[in-house]
Amino acid sequence: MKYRDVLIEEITPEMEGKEVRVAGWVHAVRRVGKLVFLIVRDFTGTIQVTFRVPKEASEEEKERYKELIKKVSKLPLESAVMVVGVVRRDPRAPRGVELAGKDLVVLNEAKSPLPLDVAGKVDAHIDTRLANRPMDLRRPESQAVLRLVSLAARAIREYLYDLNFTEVFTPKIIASGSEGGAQLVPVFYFGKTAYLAQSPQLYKELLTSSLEYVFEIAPAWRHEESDTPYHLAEFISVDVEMAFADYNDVMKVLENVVKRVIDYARERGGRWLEVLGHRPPEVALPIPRITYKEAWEIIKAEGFDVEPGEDFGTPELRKLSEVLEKEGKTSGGFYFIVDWPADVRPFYTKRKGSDVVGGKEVDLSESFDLNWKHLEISSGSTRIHVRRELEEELKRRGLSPESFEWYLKWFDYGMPPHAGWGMGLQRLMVPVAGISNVRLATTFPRDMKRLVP
Ligand code: AMO
Repeated sequence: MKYRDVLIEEITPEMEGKEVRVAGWVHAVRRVGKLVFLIVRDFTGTIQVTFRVPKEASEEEKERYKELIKKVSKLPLESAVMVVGVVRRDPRAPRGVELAGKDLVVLNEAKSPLPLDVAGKVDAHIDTRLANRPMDLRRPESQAVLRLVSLAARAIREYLYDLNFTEVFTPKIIASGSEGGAQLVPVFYFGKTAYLAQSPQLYKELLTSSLEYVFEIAPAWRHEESDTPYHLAEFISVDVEMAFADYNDVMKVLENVVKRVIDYARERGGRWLEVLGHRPPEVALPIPRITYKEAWEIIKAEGFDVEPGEDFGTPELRKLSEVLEKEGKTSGGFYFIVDWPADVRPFYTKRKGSDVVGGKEVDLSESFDLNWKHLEISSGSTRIHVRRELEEELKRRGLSPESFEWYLKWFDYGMPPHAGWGMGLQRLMVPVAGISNVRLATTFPRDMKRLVP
């Protein structure tokens, strides 16, 4: 069976009189006297199909139409259908066209009632939406978010390919974690315990000694115990790593990536943004950079009790971003915090001397976070490329260099100085798509509470 010869968005007023075949779902049905109006939806949009008995038709044909109208008016919402109709100009209809219905085949009738309202404007609770995700994804708003995620991935790829990066695919079953052990997800692996990759960190670093400029867009797993709108047990990590580069070089790449994604969303995703009623922030480059020390001083002055050298929590970052925005020190809400205390960064982070913060000497590092308001979007650093220093950092953190030997030994053979960053793709969608929860930028989110669907 030929299911369709056009997509709904391809139907234009200029096609008046042409017979077309569309396939999709029953979005709405309304009976008005002898007429029945059917709204059909495919992934490109909706169109109204009007079924009426034609005046100049044989009795037999009139009978067929009457049956058809009866059938259409009883159609359960969300049934999959194929519709044949003739294009009619109608200035009252959205986009100025409708179809005069000629035939309809039910391809798969939906059960009633639906577990979730698809056409309605009433927002179901996020837990209900996610429990019924396949149905939820039929809602135009839900599709719009995933369309923007797809555009973001495309913008990132196109930009990095232009800069001569190679897209790589590193193993997702690994022997040792790189971001601290607590969040590792164990798996059985030929009689041994292995882990799901928390990050492609160690592999992307090794690849700088051959392919030099590499990036990856792939899932990463964290056994996150925090049930927040921003934490997933499985998220999509955008990772960049560059040889012969330091953190300033990769921050430039990162801010350009963010700007590209936003420009791309505006230029090619206008329809989806409109469905969501969202305007992404305006980003002018460079994105402002403040040091950890400056951030600490602002936070302290606002009355928070943070020890010099400690990481910041969400309440602190909320206040900090408010102050920075007031002072015009963000770009559309984005700002970098650079030069973090070495002790709160992973072992592979290069050190950068020390400074006095709040009267205390703190060892710093060549590292950064990119935040949007209170939310960390990305983090990165210059990496250590000297084996001895790496061994020291591992020991400092109570990790054994022996279990990292498979990684360390390659630092003996001309490992280049290198730098990079990792960015949560779903977190980037918070400003880009205007979502309030990263789960909405995920097809089928995995978190503390969800393993299906
Ligand atoms: P980090 O652990 O900061 O750094 O992670 C990088 C970015 O990944 C995103 N992210 C998450 N998103 C959703 N759910 C989670 N549970 C989650 N955890 C992290 C955040 C974060 O900024 N290897 C380093 C990066 C590097 O230096 O290259 C790393 O993994 O947006």
